[in-house]
Amino acid sequence: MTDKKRSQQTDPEHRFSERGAGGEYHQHAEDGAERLTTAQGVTISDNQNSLKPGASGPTLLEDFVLREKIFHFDHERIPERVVHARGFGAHGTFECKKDLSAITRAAPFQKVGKKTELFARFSTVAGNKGSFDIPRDVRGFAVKFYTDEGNWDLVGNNMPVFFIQDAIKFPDLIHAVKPEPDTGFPQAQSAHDNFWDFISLTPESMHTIMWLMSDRAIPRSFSTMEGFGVHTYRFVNADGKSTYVKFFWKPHAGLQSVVWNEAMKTNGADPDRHRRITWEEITEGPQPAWDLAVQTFDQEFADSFEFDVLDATKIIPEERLKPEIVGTMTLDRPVDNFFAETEQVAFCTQNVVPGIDFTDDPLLQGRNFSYLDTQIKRLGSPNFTKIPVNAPRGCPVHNYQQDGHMQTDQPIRGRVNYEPNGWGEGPREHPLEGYTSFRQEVHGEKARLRPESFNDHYSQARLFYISQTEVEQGHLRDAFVFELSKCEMEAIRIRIVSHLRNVDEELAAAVAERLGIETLPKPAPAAQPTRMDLDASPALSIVMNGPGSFKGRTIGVLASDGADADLLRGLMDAARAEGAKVKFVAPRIGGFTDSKGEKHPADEKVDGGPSVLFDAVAIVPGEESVAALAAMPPARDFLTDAFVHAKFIALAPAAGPLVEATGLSGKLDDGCFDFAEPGVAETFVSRCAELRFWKREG
Ligand code: HDE
Repeated sequence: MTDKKRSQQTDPEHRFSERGAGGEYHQHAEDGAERLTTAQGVTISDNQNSLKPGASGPTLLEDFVLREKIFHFDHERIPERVVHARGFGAHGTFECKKDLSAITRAAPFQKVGKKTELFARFSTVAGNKGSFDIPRDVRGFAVKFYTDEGNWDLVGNNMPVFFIQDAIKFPDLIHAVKPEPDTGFPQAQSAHDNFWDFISLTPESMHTIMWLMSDRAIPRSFSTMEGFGVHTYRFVNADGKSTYVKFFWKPHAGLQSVVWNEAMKTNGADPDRHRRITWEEITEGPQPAWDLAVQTFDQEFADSFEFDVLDATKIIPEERLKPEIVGTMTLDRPVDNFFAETEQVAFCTQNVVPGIDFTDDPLLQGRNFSYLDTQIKRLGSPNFTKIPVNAPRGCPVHNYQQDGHMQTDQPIRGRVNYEPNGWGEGPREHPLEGYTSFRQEVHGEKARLRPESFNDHYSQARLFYISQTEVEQGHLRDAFVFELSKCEMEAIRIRIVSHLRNVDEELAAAVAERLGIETLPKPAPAAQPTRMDLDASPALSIVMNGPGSFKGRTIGVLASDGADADLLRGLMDAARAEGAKVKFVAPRIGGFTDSKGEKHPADEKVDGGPSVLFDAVAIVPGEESVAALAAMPPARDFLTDAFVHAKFIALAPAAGPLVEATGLSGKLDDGCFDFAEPGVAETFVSRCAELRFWKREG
C-alpha cells in the first residue's frame, strides 16, 4: 500500500490572518515554518494585500510580488491534448512473470521477477479536459516503461481495434466526433450527426463501432477494463529474429461495466468517477493490477490467418491464439502533482527499446509521426524529455542534443558538442548494444493504395456481436438506438442501418424498428461481398469474464437514525470478509445513530450519494425515521435506480415504507434480499459476486 497521505484534518479554530495596528494583515509564520517566497527567492511579507499608497489608493506598478504572482498564474495553462485530453495517471511497477529472452531482447522480459518502474495514464478520447469520466467513448490505456535500456511506451486503448485503417483518415475521424465546429457542442459525445455521418461513410469502422456501442465504452472503472496494444508489433531477439506480437492487459479485478442510464447519472453525480475510484484503489487497496499477456506468432501463422495482421480493424480471437501471461502491472503510487506528471507525461509510440519494433501497419506508421509532433506543440520545447515523468530512469542519457526552450539541464560541458570528434571525449554509438531496426526487405510501386486483404469490414463486426450475451446484445442495440436518435438527419440513420444489415439482420431490424424506420434499407454495398461466419469468441464478452468475487467493490448503505445495529454489523463483517467496502449514505453528513446508540458518520448525504456510485446497495433505515426518508425524492431514487440498474439489493424489514413509496412493492425479485437477520448479509455479499442481477432486465 502506498504511504501517500492527503491532509485530512484542519484546525477548526485556525485564524488565517490578523489585522495589525497599521491596518495591514499578517499571517505569523511559526519558527521553523517554510517561508513563502517569490520565484526569485525573496521572502514575502504579505500575501493578502497588494502595495498601495494608503489603504484605498490604487495598486502600484512597483508591486513585483503582485505582478510576478499574477504573471505566473496567467501562464498556467498549456494546450490540452487534441485527443485523450481528459486523463488520469499513476505510477506503478511491472514484474516479469515469464522469461522471453528467446524471442525478445526487451529489458523488462529478460528474467522472471525483474521489476520495471512505469507510469500509466488512462483517458477518454473525445471530451475536453474538463469533461466527465463516463461518456460513451474509447478509453486510452497508455503505459510508459522506464526500462534499463530506455523508455518504452505502449500506447494502447481499452478496445483492440480502431475505427480506421490508415493514419491519413485520423484528423477527419476526430473532427467528426468532436463538438461540431459551428455550435461548439456536443461535448464528449459521439451521439451527433457529424460523427455518424462520417461513420456511415466509413465501412472499415464497423467492427470498432460494435465495440463502441457495447458496454466496453462505459467501464465501471479503469481497474475493470482490459487494455490492448491494438497493432501487431515485433519482438526481436538477440539474433535479429522477429516474432509478431499483440499486447493485452487483463485486469485482476475482472471485466465490469456500468449500464448507460447509470453512466449518464454518474456523470452528473460524480464527473470524476473513474479518477476517484482509481485514487481510492491505489491509496486504500486493492491496488489496480493487470496481467500483461501476449499473442506471439510467426509469418506462417500471419499468412494462414484469414485477416491481415497489419489491419488495425481486426483481432486475432483469443480462442484461436491464446494470449500468454508474461508479467503483471500494479499501480502503487498516485502522482504528487497532477500537472507535473499526468498532464506533462508525453507518450510517443516511437519510444521503443531494443527488442521491440514496428510493423508496416499504416496506422502505426502514422502514429509514430504524430505523437512526437504533438508533444512539442503541447509542451512547447524538444526538452520535454527532461521533465521528470518523461525522463528515462533505468539508464543514463548522453547525446549532443543541446539548447532549445526551457533547457533545464547542462548536458554538454566543455568544447565537445559533436560526434565524431578528435578530442577523445563524449559518447559514441554502439553497433552491438544499440537499437537496430529489424532487417526487412521493402519493395513496391509508390502509390496511394490499401491492401486488398484489408477489405472485409463486416465479418469481425459480426464476430463481436455474436460473442455477446443476450443482455449485452440488448445494451448494444439500445446504444445504437440512443445515439442515432440524437442524429437529426434521417439519411444518416438509414445508412447506419444499411451497414448493420451486413452485420446481423435481427440487430438491423430491431434498431430500425426502434428508430421508426418503416422500410429496411438495402444492405450497404460491401467491398468484400462475402462475409465470413466465424465462431463466437467468449473472450469478447464482459459478462462472461467477470471477477467471480465482489472484492474491491462497494456497498452503499442507505441508513437513518435507529437503523438495526446488528444488521449493520453483519453487513460490515460480511463485506470485509469478501474484501469489499461499505459506505454510509444518510439524511445528514454528520451521520446517524443506530439502534444501539452508536453514531456512524455518513460518507455521503443522501442527495450527494445516489446509488449509481455503488456496486450494490442495502437499505437499513430506522423504524421511526423511515417515513421521513421515504418522503425524500433522492432516497426513493436511490432504491429505484439500484433496481433499474440491475443491482443486488438488501432490504431491512424497516425499509417497507420506502419500498412502497417507490412503487416497487410486489416487483421485488431474486436479486432483492430480505435482510431480516445479520446472517443474510453473507448470502447477499456472496451473490453480489455476480455483480448484477441481469435477469431483471428480462
Ligand atoms: Fe492516439 N494520439 N492516435 N491512438 N492516442 C494521441 O498524442 C493518433 C490511436 C492513444 O495518455 C495524441 O499525446 C493518430 C490508436 C492514447 O497521453 C496524438 C492516430 C490508439 C493516447 C495521437 C491515433 C491510440 C493518444 C494526442 C491514427 C490505440 C493518449 C495527445 C493513426 C492503439 C496518451 C498525445 C496519453 C493520444 C495521434 C490512433 C491511443 C495526436 C494520428 C489506434 C492512449 O498524437
